[in-house]
Amino acid sequence: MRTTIVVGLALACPVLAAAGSAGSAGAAAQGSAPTGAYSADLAPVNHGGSGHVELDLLGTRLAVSLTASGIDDGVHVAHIHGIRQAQAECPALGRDVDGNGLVDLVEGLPDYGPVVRTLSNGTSDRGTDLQYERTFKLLDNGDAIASLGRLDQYAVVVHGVDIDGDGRATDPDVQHDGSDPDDNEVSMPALCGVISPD
Ligand SMILES: [Ca+2]
Ligand SMILES: [Ca+2]
Ligand SMILES: [Ca+2]
Ligand SMILES: [Ca+2]
Ligand SMILES: [Cu+2]
Repeated sequence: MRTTIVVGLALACPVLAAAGSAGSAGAAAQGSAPTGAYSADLAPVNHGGSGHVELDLLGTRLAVSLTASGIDDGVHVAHIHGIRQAQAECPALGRDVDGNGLVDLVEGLPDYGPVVRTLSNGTSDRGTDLQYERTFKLLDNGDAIASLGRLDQYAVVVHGVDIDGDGRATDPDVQHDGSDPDDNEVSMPALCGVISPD
């Protein structure tokens, strides 16, 4: 019975949230759509490589320029990951909870969170180097880009790792044991970068 004492403390916090909106009347002419230039440096999660992403948020549109190099040959799906109003991070090797030497898609979820916007073009982004510029108007769930809010709550993840060393990151089930994440070359995170304002 002693453990129930702390439950009431969380209820006091909403008072603080209301104070932030009073001072913004001078910016009202610009509306509420977020704008700004952001970028992310991509570092390896599994195997090697590096990359860089420029993101220009223009209210209802998001222009993305992505480059990557030194990654395993194969399919490279890329996403913006995160949960709005939560700071997304990139996983370290300590997230390899099953000890197979790879931080797989699910093992990294506590850091980068779920997919909010796919940046890749189907499965046509292939090779050891990537370079593309694309503009987006909607999130993967159909919501407007503006609902992302500030982009520094998110991370960019580039997937695709050649687990079995056959020269291609294309096999979603290397071990032929079903659709689990630990041996999925397509969903395996290759690079990750936290988005920050320029
Ligand atoms: Ca693992
Ligand atoms: Ca392979
Ligand atoms: Ca499998
Ligand atoms: Ca497996
Ligand atoms: Cu992803």
